[in-house]
Amino acid sequence: MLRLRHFLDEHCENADISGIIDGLMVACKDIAYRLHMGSLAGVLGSAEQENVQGECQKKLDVISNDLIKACLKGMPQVKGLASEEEPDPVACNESGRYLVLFDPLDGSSNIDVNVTVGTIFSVLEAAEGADGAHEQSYLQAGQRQVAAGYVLYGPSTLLVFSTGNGVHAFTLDPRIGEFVLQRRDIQVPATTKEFAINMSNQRFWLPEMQAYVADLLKGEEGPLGKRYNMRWIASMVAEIHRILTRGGIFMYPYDSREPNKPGKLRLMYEGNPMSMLIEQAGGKASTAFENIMEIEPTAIHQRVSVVMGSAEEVDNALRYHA
Ligand code: AHM
Ligand code: MG
Repeated sequence: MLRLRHFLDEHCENADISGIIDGLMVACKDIAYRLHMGSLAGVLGSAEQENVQGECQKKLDVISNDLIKACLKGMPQVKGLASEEEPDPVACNESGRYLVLFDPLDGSSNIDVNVTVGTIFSVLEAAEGADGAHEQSYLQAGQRQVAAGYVLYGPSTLLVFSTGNGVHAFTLDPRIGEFVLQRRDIQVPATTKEFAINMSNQRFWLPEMQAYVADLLKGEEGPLGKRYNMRWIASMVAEIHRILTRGGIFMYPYDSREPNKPGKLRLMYEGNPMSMLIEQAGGKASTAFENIMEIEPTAIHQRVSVVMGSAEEVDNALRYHA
């Protein structure tokens, strides 16, 4: 049994980054506990307020955000934080070298129905003289992430992360309150017969995406020559975890419901960290037109179109967009 702390000591050369990941788990264990208690802890339902993006927040979105924020503020390594649920970045410790971006509870439409949700995080190094309260400090391409990961709150609670040296998964052992190693150096199978997309948006997609998904649906009689299966959990963490476990392709593409937004998902809190994990595991992550992690961000809350997963299947999707 290899505990997270010992794994980090052995495999992560940067003690600051190890400390951030290990420290974040204090908040994540608390979130896991509250999710587990559900209505018994009075944490289900709406917070009856909106976030900066005009989305209705759940009580647990707010609670999770507060827990992670308090946790990060207490870490000397952390210069600042940016959250999907906060309008502006928050300065933490002046002498800290790192910036932590997070989606405190992704897939929050699943909370009240007791389906998997997750916390996603991304760590960047702050430039010399950067201000932790200033948006500009965080506007770095995904390629510059020094760590990324998620905690999945499902039948068991899992931590999956990368510090640029492979992708590793840990299971929370509730008997001892510690994350223990489950799988190291995870690899995404290059091929798949499983896709994930919200089909209800089909008529709003670009014609290229419509053509690709139409061919997926044609199965062995279509040009892709295979019978595909479909999954949609409406929780990106669960979706990406499935792909890291058995392969697949996950797509939340551009659609014309809100034509001015490049996608639904957020680049800094969802697109970049998940792209780092998928690429570290040998998969691919694209907007359908460019690599997600090469995008130079212009705003912390900016949106992105997402096509990621098994390398050969992502290539199939990209051929339709070429
Ligand atoms: P959230 O951060 O507000 O929870 O939204 C992100 C989630 C993803 O986890 C998931 O892939 C997607 O939204 C589901 O969207 P939809 O309900 O449109 O299918
Ligand atoms: Mg989210």
